[in-house]
Amino acid sequence: SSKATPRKSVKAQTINTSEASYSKADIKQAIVRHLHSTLGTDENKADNHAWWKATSAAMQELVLERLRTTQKTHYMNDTRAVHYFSAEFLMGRLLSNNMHNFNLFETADAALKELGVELADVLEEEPDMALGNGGLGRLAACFIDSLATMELPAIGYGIHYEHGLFRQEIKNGAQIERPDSWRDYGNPWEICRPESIQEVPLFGYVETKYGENGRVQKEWHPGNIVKGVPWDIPIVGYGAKTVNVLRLWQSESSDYFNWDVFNSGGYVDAQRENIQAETISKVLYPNDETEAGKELRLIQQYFFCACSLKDIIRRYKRAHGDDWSRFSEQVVIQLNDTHPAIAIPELMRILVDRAELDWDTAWGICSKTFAYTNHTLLPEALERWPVRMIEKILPRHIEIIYEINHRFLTLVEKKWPGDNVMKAKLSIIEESTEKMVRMGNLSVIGSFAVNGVAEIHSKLVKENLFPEFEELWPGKLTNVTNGITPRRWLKACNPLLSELIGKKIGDDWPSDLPRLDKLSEFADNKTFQNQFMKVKQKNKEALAAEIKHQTGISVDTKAIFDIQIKRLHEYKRQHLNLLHIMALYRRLLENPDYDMHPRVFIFGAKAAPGYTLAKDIIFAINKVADKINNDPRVNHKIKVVFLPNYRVSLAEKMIPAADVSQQISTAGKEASGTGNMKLALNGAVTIGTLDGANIEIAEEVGDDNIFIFGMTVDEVTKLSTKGYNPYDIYYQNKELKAVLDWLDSDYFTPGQPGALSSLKNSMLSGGDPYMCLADFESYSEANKALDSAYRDKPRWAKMAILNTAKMGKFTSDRSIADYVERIWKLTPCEVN
Ligand code: CR6
Repeated sequence: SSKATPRKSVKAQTINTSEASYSKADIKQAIVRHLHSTLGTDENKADNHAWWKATSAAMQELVLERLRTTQKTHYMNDTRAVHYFSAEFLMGRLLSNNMHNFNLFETADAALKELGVELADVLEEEPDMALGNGGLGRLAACFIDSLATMELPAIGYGIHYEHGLFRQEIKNGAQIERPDSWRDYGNPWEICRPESIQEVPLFGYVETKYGENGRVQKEWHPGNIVKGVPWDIPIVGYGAKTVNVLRLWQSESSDYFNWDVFNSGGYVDAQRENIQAETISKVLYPNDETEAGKELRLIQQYFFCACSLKDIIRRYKRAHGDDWSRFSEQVVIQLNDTHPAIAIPELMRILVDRAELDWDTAWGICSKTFAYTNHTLLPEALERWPVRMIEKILPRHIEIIYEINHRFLTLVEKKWPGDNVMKAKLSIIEESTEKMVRMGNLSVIGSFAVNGVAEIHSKLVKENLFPEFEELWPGKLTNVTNGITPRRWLKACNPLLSELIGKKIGDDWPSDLPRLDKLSEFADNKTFQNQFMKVKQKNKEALAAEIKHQTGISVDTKAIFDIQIKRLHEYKRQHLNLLHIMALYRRLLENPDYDMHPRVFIFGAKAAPGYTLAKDIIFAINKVADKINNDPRVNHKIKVVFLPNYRVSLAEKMIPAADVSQQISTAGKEASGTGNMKLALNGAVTIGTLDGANIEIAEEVGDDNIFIFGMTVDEVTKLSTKGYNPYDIYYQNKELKAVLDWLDSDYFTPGQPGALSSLKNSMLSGGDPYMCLADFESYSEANKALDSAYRDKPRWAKMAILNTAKMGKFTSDRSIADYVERIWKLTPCEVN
């Protein structure tokens, strides 16, 4: 059995091609067998959906075989494992990735061809598993991919939402939300594990009992018990040696409780309880960095944490019985943001109330088990729950939180005697009109490590968000810069570029991304430049076809493909992009010979349904797009495209085709960003601010290969301290004033003047909180520089190549290696 052993070198495994011994004939046979006996159809009747299911089932056979071996090996070796607790996992589609990771993509393609079926069409049948909002959820998905690839024992824990992130439709320019039902016709990857169902108590009251020798014993009498049913999604590492699992909990009513109510109350009440229990895992909250103070959300969080902890403890006890002393050696739990922070008092409850450990022993275990990742500095996203609400739903947990806080404040008193301001600031309880529990403080206090997600962000976490904690526990706060999996975000999504890279530098790069640097030698090579740009051109043609198909808009593939894809939020400043597009439009109207290379501005973004201004921005983009795209005076120079329903599978089509990557957040607001990494990896050149991981991207590619503009974090701080008045800029920049005033007219919304005014107001009377006007001029200049760089073909090709070549740092394998070294202290476990 292993201890928290010092780290062996964690290196991504090179791909084992032995699975290629699984021949085309084998695959063909397996697919047909599943068509017949799993789906009850045949080759003549099957549509693409049936082929997708049969092909997935054929792959799943291999997957499950490796899963069994992996689990057996981990069990035999009693390995220390990381448990990644996350309310979101944005997996996207799995078939293509699983094939790539088994190195069977080409073979399966050929097998299906012989059956008269196109693999590309089959892949399109798979619904995205969209159990997440944006970066935070997709990061979790990239991390579990890397963990499996690096043969690290790991489990992802989350919620089996019935409906993932809403499907977005655009009607007359406005976003409409439609339910997403990713499991409607069954999902071939998930396995239900009724043998591991857990029960979760909720509501009720706490009884205090006095035992022998004066020990106070607390007993929680829950008012309600719900069942958590686990669904496992196998996570195949690249090379398919290790297959880990993502375990997602679905809520169900517990029969026991319902019969109780049924017997004493009546049928209607029983039905109601039924619905309530099932509501817990019904929907994903569609917020991304905006607060949702919802009771149900807290219940969701507790629900999946309670299930997951019980699951972990069951597994631990199987190996160690009631000996708790090894728990934190075997188990590390990573809290993905504060959403799972309630796991901290829950583990304390189990240790103190159930295992009857004394408080100090229990806290010793607990505070060596958890580590916490912070993903934002935006105050509205730092979770706080009313004390009253926790009291009602989790009456025992509020007591435990108070006890943790009491002991913590004693420590604060020791460090800063008599300093009540300090206590008020660090306390888990915020004493406002309504008392609140600060989940951020709870997470820092209950964790042995806290990390931000990019250098600048971690620095700001230390200096601005938690400076006192840094003083109290030096070394606890650290950085792990985010990363992305190059398997999905280059190998699978960009086959043409992958092939070209393979020919040039060999095929090992997907598990050793820094190797891409070898491409740098060819950055000036004419032939390679042509090959590289030819691939880009082909990818642009494919995206142009998709745009035509989705929106009816024709775009010129010789134009610059300029892409901004991310959740819609003011801090990400899609509206700054829009102001610049409108300015270009005006320049072209004023001077038809205005010198610019044709450019297609492409957007993809969902707005949280309750975030009105974000929806107004989508509306404005679409209205401006309509006007420009239909204005023959300019539409040979500019086109604007908003692709509806942005999601992982759409990102996979857009990213390979991008010439330009828009990363234009107000400095200090974007914790890291990960789309920035994906686009650069695929040869897009960034126009961006010195924010989040953009700073590290700039360091890697060098100043000549990125267009940096706008205020730095320090300049933003200085300006807001001094007092920022957007009107100053409005009155001083004629073009900007004209563009803003344009929004008040009915030029873009005929017959509806003022339909876009909210946007203008937000940037003037609203105070322009994200300083679009302050950065406009600089943004406009950077765009001009970009435009002329693009027209210098060899220069642009070199830039694009170097962007791909210099992205090695941003593989999620490196992020995971950092977590392992700085926080998790895991050892890879070879599975044979
Ligand atoms: N919205 C950050 O804003 C970061 C991801 C993953 C975010 C983004 O900059 O790349 O997390 N934060 O670390 C939250 O979701 C709270 C995000 O996705």
